[in-house]
Amino acid sequence: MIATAASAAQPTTHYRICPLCEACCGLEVQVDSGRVIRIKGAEGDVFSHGYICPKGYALKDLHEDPDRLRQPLVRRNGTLQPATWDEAFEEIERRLVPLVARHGKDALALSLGNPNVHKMGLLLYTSRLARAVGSKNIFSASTLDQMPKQLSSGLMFGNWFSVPVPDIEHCDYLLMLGANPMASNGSLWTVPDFRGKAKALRARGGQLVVIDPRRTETAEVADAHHFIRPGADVFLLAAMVHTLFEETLVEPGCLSDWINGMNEVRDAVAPFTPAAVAQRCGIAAETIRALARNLAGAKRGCVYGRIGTCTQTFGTLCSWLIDVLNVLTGHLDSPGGAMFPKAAAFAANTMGKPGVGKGVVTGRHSSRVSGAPEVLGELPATLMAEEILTAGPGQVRALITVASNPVLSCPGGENLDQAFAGLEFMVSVDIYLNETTRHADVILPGTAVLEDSHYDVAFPALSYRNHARFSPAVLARSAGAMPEWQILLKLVAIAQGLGAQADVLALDDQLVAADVARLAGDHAPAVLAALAGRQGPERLLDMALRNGPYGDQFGRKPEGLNLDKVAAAPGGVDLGALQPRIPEVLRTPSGKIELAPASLLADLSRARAALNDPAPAFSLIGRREVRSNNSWMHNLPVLAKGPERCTLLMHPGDAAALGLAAGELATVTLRPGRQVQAPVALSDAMMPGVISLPHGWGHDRAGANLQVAAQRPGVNLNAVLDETLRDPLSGNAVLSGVGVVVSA
Ligand SMILES: Nc1nc2c(c(=O)[nH]1)N[C@H]1C(S)=C(S)[C@@H](COP(=O)(O)OP(=O)(O)OC[C@H]3O[C@@H](n4cnc5c(=O)[nH]c(N)nc54)[C@H](O)[C@@H]3O)O[C@H]1N2
Ligand SMILES: Nc1nc2c(c(=O)[nH]1)N[C@H]1C(S)=C(S)[C@@H](COP(=O)(O)OP(=O)(O)OC[C@H]3O[C@@H](n4cnc5c(=O)[nH]c(N)nc54)[C@H](O)[C@@H]3O)O[C@H]1N2
Ligand code: SF4
Ligand SMILES: [Mo]
Repeated sequence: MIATAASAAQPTTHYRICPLCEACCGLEVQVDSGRVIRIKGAEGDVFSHGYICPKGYALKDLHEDPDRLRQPLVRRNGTLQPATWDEAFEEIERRLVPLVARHGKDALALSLGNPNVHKMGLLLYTSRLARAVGSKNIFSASTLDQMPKQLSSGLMFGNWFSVPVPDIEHCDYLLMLGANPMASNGSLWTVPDFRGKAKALRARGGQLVVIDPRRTETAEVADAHHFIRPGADVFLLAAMVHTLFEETLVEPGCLSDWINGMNEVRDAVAPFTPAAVAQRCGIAAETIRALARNLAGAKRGCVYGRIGTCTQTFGTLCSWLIDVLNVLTGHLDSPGGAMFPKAAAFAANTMGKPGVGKGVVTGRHSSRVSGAPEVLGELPATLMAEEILTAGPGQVRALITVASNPVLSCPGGENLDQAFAGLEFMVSVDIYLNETTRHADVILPGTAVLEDSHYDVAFPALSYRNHARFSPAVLARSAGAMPEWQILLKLVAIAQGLGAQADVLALDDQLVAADVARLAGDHAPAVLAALAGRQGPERLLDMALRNGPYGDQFGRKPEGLNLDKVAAAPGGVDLGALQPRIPEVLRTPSGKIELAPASLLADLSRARAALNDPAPAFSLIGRREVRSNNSWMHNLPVLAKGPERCTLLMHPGDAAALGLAAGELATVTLRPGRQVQAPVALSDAMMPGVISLPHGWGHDRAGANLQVAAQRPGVNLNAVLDETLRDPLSGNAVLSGVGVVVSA
């Protein structure tokens, strides 16, 4: 029986999309007397078909975690104490308003973390908060992650969110760099059950090829794996492009009419011959040529790169060259290739005039201390500490974090720890008292996942197949809980000078009325009437679905989608396999794919200059494991059990040369004073000269309250990584391939 709200009388089964990672699996949650008794994959889900990973089960532990915050905390006499919502918001108004009045808007920064993207109440309202705050100091996990791909997509296709994804169900040659979907369950590519889909690809005669400095879990299920020296992907990719031109393998097919800049690309990659890059990559020239030939020869092929290709100093170049390869081989926008999903709601590349647009720009302002350009309205997360610690006009003195734990997730974590401790005022919207939020003066507890309704705002635009799925709240809202969108609107009200007592429901009405007036013009009254009866994110969702490419257009297309229809479909609505979208998807001023954006061509000379850089003693890379997720799931017993996960993985030969045995502590040093110690684990899956430590650990700080995580705290990788290293174009942090020294 599928029910909409838990009844006390008998067990009920509820459909819920898992918000823990980008795979967005549909789950069935069984509830008895208000308690979760069982979680399993929803067989009837049109998109995930019953798949679940170990984290999905952890939603029960998350809900029941005694350490999860359920009441606001306000710092009084130096300690965080339980408070009412009114007290908490009044404290924020009392402290924040005069501070901003005195020091200006830029004195208040925002730090937005990963879970924002997984909750519609957060994602749809943090943009409102950012606008109300009006500060240029907006930081987010995007510059620790995918900003290079967004920038390259923006420059090539005209929209920050036009990121093509592999059409894996029809692909027969998938070349994957810097991604490990067997552990991560996919990223910038929503693809539940990657294992099953890779198996099907191979069963129909297709090939999966993995390029990674570690022979990963994904490499284990692939046809071929090649080690690459960390950070060398730009050279490999440029040499593959070079090979396509040299061997006259360029065949963009029906894309030919929609490309600008082909000759410029050919000339720009001329110096990157396979022979010239082979040593830098650690891949033989003949192998590089074969990779290019195989891609060109595949009927339905695709290159896909993910975080390993973004979090390096040439992140934007790598992200660009991946799609250059897809374009030149005719695999972009072609079935089985790299395709643009068409999301039912919220996708910027389904709005406005099809086929042409304004494109993207960066650098509309820059950071105060380092002068780094703004990208997508944000400044690099790695600059947050210096903006707080450097005195002078425009210094950041106050901070609001929303679902963000930069002390563990951002390079220079120790500096951030120190910087946060010195802030004049800090607010955190979060579910834990953790390494970051322990510095807050007010903590506003986020909504329990199972007490929230859900629709994925971001991920349908990155999905292997088009779909629309909605989950109502599984459990009734706990007494004293406040939905996150209302928390954020209270902060909007305070920032706008409306005060802590402002009526957030009225404010929501006003903001929506303004949105509708902008979008619908003369039709605004009718649109608002059609949305009556809804509020908050669900109203925005209904509007987006109805306005969207499959929508009912507020009655003009009665067969189209609206929220009622999506909500009534158990397991969601399947909208079919990905379809070609060029030229309609393009939003460049030229109406073409810009294959050779000037800023990227210019950056290639930086790559050329780095071609012969010597290898460091050791290159440090990261690692993800299925039972972990960034920094915040280590407190859930079902995931925390099992072997120690925060280990320094290295090749047995490297360990022997240093006199290190498995289990012994190794010291990893970036520079004097910047080091961590971690127990060594040995594996010949590591490329010699490369070591790997997962991020998100280091749960040993006084004042945090993560009782399970604290039992095996691990160490903070980002305490050693270098906050001064970034991709200059996107501002993205360098998290991979950082040169370090290892000692016993
Ligand atoms: N060295 C290294 N560093 C990395 C990475 C790496 O690969 N290597 N990866 C980077 C990447 S890709 C990312 S995305 C970032 C992630 O880093 P962050 O964006 O900091 O995200 P998390 O570490 O997941 O921390 C999430 C925070 O949100 C809180 N939270 C969890 N659920 C909720 C909720 O429902 N509501 C609210 N309000 N709060 C909630 C948690 O308590 C925690 O404080 O880390 C980056 N850091
Ligand atoms: N279990 C689990 N799942 C997660 C997360 C998690 O923490 N745990 N985090 C989520 C988040 S926020 C994100 S962004 C996604 C990320 O999803 P993925 O991109 O799939 O992330 P990783 O598993 O870190 O895979 C990155 C791979 O890049 C490799 N690599 C490192 N440096 C280089 C390099 O220079 N070149 C090449 N070619 N490869 C390199 C690493 O060895 C690693 O195998 O995962 C999401 N899913
Ligand atoms: S793969 Fe696991 S964590 Fe990710 S959405 Fe599916 S069940 Fe949730
Ligand atoms: Mo991420």
